[in-house]
Amino acid sequence: MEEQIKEKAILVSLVLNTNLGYDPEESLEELRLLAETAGAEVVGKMIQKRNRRDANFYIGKGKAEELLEICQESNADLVIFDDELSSVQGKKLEELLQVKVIDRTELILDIFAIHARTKQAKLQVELAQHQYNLPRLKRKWTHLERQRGGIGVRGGPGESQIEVDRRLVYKRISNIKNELNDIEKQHKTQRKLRSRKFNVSLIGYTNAGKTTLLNALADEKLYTANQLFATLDTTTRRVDLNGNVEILVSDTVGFIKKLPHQLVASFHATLEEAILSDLLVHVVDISQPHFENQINSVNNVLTELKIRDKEIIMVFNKTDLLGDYDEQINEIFEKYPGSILLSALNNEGMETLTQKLFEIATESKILLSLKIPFDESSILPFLYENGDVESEDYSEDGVKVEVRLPRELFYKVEKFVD
Ligand SMILES: Nc1nc2c(ncn2[C@@H]2O[C@H](COP(=O)(O)OP(=O)(O)OP(=O)(O)O)[C@@H](O)[C@H]2O)c(=O)[nH]1
Ligand SMILES: [Mg+2]
Repeated sequence: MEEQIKEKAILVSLVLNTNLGYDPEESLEELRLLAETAGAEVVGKMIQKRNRRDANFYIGKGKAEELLEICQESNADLVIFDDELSSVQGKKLEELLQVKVIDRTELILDIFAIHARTKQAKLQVELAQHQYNLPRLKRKWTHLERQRGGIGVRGGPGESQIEVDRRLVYKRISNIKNELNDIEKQHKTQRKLRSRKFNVSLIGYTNAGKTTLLNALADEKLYTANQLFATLDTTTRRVDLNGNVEILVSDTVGFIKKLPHQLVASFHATLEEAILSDLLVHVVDISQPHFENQINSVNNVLTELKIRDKEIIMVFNKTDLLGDYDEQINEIFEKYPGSILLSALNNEGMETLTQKLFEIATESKILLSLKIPFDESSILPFLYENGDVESEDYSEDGVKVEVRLPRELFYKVEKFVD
């Protein structure tokens, strides 16, 4: 394979004085991982403290000039800001620094674009990109004009050109939405077929080990990587618990601090799996020093998706990487009662999880509407004994029964489903 030339990047973070209790180093470290995942080489970083954002140069003109020197010294191709820039800030900074300037949101969108495999994921990313770019079309256009040496563009390239671009983008957005709707319809049908089984979704911060855990549960190899956003699609696998209960476990896209809201919106259909599942397993990488910040970020996305009231099991993964294991365990059990510690990679502690899933899945009941012909009414005592019968209606051709039944008994009455 040809050796790829990596873009040299400088990372910049602005710390507002009002934002105490926030660790800029940690945030920049994550930005470094994101930049490397996108294929860049990080050659420098800068942290600036200020009372507020500068409307033109974001970090302030003086600091931006300092940044110019650093860029020149290190031969950087690219500067990445840890927060979303306005179109004015992006434009001013690019003019001053004479290199490409992007923000955290663009970087995350870029990684999603590289990692998207299925048609659905590709369309979802494209949609989010258009929605991010729309208010910034002007910046891109004038920049382009300048590169072409457009003398006298000071009055702008002509509003009409921007309007044409905008109309094309709106049209594309509407086409993408239609295509996504069609894909979603197919998925709904598949989901309906699966809905009789207990559905579990693995959620968590990116790189927490969700896919590794699904592989361990399902004894199957899906792609895992020490990378951010390795998984963008929902994959569902059958998992056999204790040899007699079958549940469905779905792995899905990871979350991150400041996950661009355009992405949350456009990935709503993919995340629907989690929204509609019976149980969430929140996977946490306990080897991260600030794993609690990651938990909070995940909870924020759950709130955005309006799924905070679902039953959640906390799973603390990567225990093999812990040093002072005993001490941490006690702290965690105290703070997160009922949580599970395990190593998905080494298969340690997995039985505790499967046992817990088994208990919850077998206790769970589904509400069924059954139509039982009179000559099969001998099933009725079985329903009263094993489930909660909510209503019983006699008609000419049989009995209509609404009953909550343990899932694993579903197969006994499947043929009566109305
Ligand atoms: N040491 C150790 N590493 C683990 C464990 N579980 C997962 N990993 C590693 O953590 C990295 C991320 O694992 P993935 O399973 O891809 O994580 P993910 O949550 O699916 O990540 P995304 O799909 O990117 O959101 C990989 O390098 C795994 O090998 C574990 O229990 N112990
Ligand atoms: Mg994954």
